[in-house]
This record gives sequence, C-alpha cells and structure tokens, in this order.
Amino acid sequence: MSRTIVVGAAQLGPIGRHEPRAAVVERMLALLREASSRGCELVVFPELALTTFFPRWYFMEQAEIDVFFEREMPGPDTQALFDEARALRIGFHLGYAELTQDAAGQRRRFNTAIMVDASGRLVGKYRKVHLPGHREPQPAFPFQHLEKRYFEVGDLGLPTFDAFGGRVGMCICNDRRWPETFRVMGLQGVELVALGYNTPVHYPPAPELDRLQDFHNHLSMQAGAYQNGTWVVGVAKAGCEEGCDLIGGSCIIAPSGEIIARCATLGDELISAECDLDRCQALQATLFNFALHREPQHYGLIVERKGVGPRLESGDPA
Ligand code: CDT
Repeated sequence: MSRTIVVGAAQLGPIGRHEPRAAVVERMLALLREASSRGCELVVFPELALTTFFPRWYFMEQAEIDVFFEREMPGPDTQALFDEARALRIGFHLGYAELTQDAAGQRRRFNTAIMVDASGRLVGKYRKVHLPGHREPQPAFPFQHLEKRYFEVGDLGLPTFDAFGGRVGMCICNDRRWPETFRVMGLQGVELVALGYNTPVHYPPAPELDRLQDFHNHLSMQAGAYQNGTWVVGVAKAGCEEGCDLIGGSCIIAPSGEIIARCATLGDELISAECDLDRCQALQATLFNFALHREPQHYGLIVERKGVGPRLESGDPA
C-alpha cells in the first residue's frame, strides 16, 4: 500500500496586532480550500498562527498578554477551521498560544502546536521546548523577543504519533536550530516533522547574522531532515508584521535534505508536495541506521551538560 501523502505548507503573511481571530481563520480557510483543490491530506500552519507575534512587545499587565492566548481548542473562533478541515477530509497542524490550568488551579502558558487528522481526531499536542529570546525587556533593542517571559518550557517532551499512515512529529520555530530536537524524534523513527516559525530578519544581539537568516533557516531544517532521514515541513509567518520583518522561505524538505517545494512570497501562500514516507528508508535503513552506526557511549555530555564545560581528556595512552 502506498504511503504517499500530499502535504500542504500554508504560509501566512503578517497578522496585525488588532486583527480579529475570525479574520485570520478566514485567511486560513482560504488556504485550506486551496489545499483541498490540490488534493492535500495534511496542511501545516505556522507557529502562533492565530495572532500577531506578540512576544515582540513588553506588556506589564498579564491581561494584555492573555488576549493572545487560547483557553480552549477548538474555541469559538477556531471551530470553523476544525469543521471545514473535517468536511474537506484534511488533517492539519496548528500553532497557538495555550492558556491552561493545572490540577491545583495554577494558570500555565505554553507555545503549543497540535496535529489533527482528516476525521477531526486530535493526533497529538506539542509544547515548545526551546524558548528563545530573553526574560527581561531589552530597552536598547528595536523590538523584544520575550518568549522566555511569556511561556513556560514545554512539559510534553518530543513525542511522535502514528497518523497519516506513518510516524509524525512536531516542533516549533527555535526548536529547529537544535539537532537534539530532530534526533530525539529520529530515534523514534519519525517520518515527517511539521513545524511553524516566526523568525525576524533582524537579530539584535548579533546583527551581523541578519543577512544569513534565510540560510540558517534552511540549513537547520535540511540538516534535521537528512540526518534523520525524515520529511520536514517548515512553515513561516512571513512579511512585515507591525514594523518587524519576518523571513518567509516556507518549504517541504525530502529525507535526502533537498527542498522540493518552496514559497516564493512573503504573504499568504500555499505550496504542496507528494511525500512518500517510504523514502525515509533510503537513509534510515542505510547511512543513518542508528542501531548499526550510532555510538551513544560517546555522547554522554549531550545529556549530562547544559552549557560548555571543561574539555574531555582524550584517553590516548600514547
Ligand atoms: N519564534 C522563534 O522561536 N523565533 C526565533 C527567533 C530567533 S531568536 C530571538 C527563531 O529561532 O527563529
């Protein structure tokens, strides 16, 4: 039986600070219908897809922050997306800001993504692990990146799920820059990783890197795909959003590491590709047959150390 799925990457252009959720969902519905006309079975939307990228502002009042969060999923504004996707028999991946309560009634906030299958079943949820930016406002910066202030580190690990005839995983934006993210899913035999991103062109702590933002975006995702023999679908929120330029470059990457479809604009745009999950075997069963070729006894520092520490003694007796 064929394990080819047609996947759409639904890039979104800028979303205004006061743009209502319902208007954003309308834009997403248009992309979903376009995806349906192209035979897509899974559509990937960006990180924090329902609102502007609000961590760029320092808000003093929690209530000002919480307007960007979803208390239920689906909620009143997102129900239409779930209904239309199910009617079209398309699964989707959606990033959003999640406000939840733990058993003790404590409010918790995560940068979250979910995957839903064609029948409307929730396949899985992921909460962003690698939160970039800073906790305290940086007055010298032209805009803020306060993810460390507004979100907790995800508490669900990096799980994979069996859906769409294969094994799928999720990560979110900054996660893609960390090889550990892909390898943890690779060790579960992941065959398709969906991820959304909001990446400013300007990086205030090291502006000399600005010209390389698109390169580093693709470099990270293509390496993650190739080194784990998996499909990667990376989807941007792009364009000039509230005065802040965000990169585009949404793409679908084959297990070989090659980009096989790529957005050409910085606005709402759908690209699609046929993804044969069996192509993962060309790498997962050969060059990156982990069981055969990994040597984890030499990788201890990866989990023992968080930051850089003393060098290892070589152990060379000569
Ligand atoms: N959303 C997100 O994670 N963005 C970061 C921006 C760079 S760090 C301030 C990224 O890794 O693309």
